[in-house]
Amino acid sequence: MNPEEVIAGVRAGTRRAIGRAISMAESLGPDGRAVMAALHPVTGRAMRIGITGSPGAGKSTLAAALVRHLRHIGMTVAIVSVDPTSPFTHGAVLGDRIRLVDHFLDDGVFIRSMATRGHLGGLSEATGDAVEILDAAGYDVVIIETVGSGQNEIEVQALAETVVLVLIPGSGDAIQAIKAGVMEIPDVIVINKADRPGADILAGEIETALSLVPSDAWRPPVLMTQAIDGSGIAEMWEGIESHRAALAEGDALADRRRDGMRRRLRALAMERMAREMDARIDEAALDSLVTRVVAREIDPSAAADTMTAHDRPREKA
Ligand SMILES: Nc1nc2c(ncn2[C@@H]2O[C@H](COP(=O)(O)OP(=O)(O)OP(=O)(O)O)[C@@H](O)[C@H]2O)c(=O)[nH]1
Ligand SMILES: [Mg+2]
Repeated sequence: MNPEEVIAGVRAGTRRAIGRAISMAESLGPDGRAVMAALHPVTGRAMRIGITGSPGAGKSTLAAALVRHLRHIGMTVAIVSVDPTSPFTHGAVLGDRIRLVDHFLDDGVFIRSMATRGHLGGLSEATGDAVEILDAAGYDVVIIETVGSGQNEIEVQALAETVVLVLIPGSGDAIQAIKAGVMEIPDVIVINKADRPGADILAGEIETALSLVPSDAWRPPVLMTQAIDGSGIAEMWEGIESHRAALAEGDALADRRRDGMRRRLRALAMERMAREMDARIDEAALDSLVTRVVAREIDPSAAADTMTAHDRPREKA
């Protein structure tokens, strides 16, 4: 498929073309750029939802349960699952796909696992591109699943209008969440694995923590789910919809999208700059500096100064 066919295919919602478009975007070449440029004008219609939380919290299971619910109420949905990639394997987690196998033949559902990471360690450029492609393809809802780490959470917030934070009982999640200040980030808080002991206590702790945050317009609802049997999923969807409705008042939705786009552009620019800088590092010079640092002739910071001296503005006398 050439870029023109891919563009037409995505706009027609053709599964094969969508998959191809995402692969083109992932390879960061001119074809991908052409596809993204042509699709951008027709994006902005999908509801973009982020699902974040610690590894194993049940994000994929929740996403699958949400897909079932959304299909039931007649909405189409796509999932971009950014894998909890180990830097050593870059492997996709097969389980994510297996649990969603019941939707394999359903044209109203599209699932894509992305194993790529950005140069700076966060979500890659391709993740944002995939979301745009799925939006252009006409899915009503696009879900972005990503493991919560400070960086990813902020990036998923740039891509999604509503971010669901998934916590589980007995994991120290609450303390972590509060310490990390992530309480400011989610729009909906879900306590999954509510079948496990401690769910009520966790909910109480979170509510208390939230009550200490000076409340502006929106306070995230704290909801209980059991993703494995689907209980609480309808309520989770209601929570997402009410957040969306709150955003729709005034200019909040447009502001949020603009703010997200601003962060995304900054991240894209930084990513490119980092790539350029990396390419500028003189490997031979680096090798000889490493030798000197290892020999204790010079310290690492001074060595880094040597490598970057020409980039720094002259200090004023
Ligand atoms: N008891 C219980 N187990 C659950 C529930 N939801 C998910 N699980 C289980 O938790 C495990 C992890 O679920 P996943 O959906 O893969 O979690 P995840 O957050 O997507 O994990 P990563 O993508 O690897 O970070 C699986 O074995 C699920 O079956 C639940 O409500 N109750
Ligand atoms: Mg998962």
